[in-house]
Amino acid sequence: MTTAVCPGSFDPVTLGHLDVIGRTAALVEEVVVAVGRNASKRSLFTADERVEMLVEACRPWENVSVEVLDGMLVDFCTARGIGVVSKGLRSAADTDYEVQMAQLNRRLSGVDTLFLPTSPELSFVSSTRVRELAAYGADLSALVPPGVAERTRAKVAADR
Ligand code: COD
Repeated sequence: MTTAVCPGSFDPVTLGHLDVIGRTAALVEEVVVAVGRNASKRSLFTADERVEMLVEACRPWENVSVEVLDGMLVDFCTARGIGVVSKGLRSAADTDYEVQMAQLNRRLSGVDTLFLPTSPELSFVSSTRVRELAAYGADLSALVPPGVAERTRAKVAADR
């Protein structure tokens, strides 16, 4: 059985992330979404909040589960016997960074990376832009699921 990991910060989950997760779920038997808990990076949402939003957003896919990623991605994969990482590519900048990371991960552990080109209508979507737009009170409906839009606006307001 082929299982793939979709890793990310998901701070918060966007329609771009969900596009990659859904397309991966159509290609392999099982998908594990790994939510990075990066202690050195200040996130808007806690890891538990990010997991909660992803569980809700991934409900339509029966073969997708969500876990927290503590530590290195290759250790997460090796511990679960998972050999495939699936990532989205939006731009040349994404490609430069992600190809290097994929090569490093393969060298470290044998885990290989599958790249999916972003859907053109979602190529501008990122969690950074979502947080920025939320701070201006802008409409987030083209970027995130409805529940996530509400939570992000409330969280940004409470954070001020
Ligand atoms: N269209 C397509 N793909 C998209 C879109 C979009 N609109 N938006 C995001 N994506 C893709 C990104 O390309 C990325 O592949 C993925 O979704 C996740 O994006 P983010 O921004 O949520 O997450 P990142 O890029 O900050 O990655 C966080 C990780 C947890 C993956 C990373 O920090 C990690 O691997 N951490 C573990 C530590 C480790 O192993 N480090 C490597 C050794 S140094």
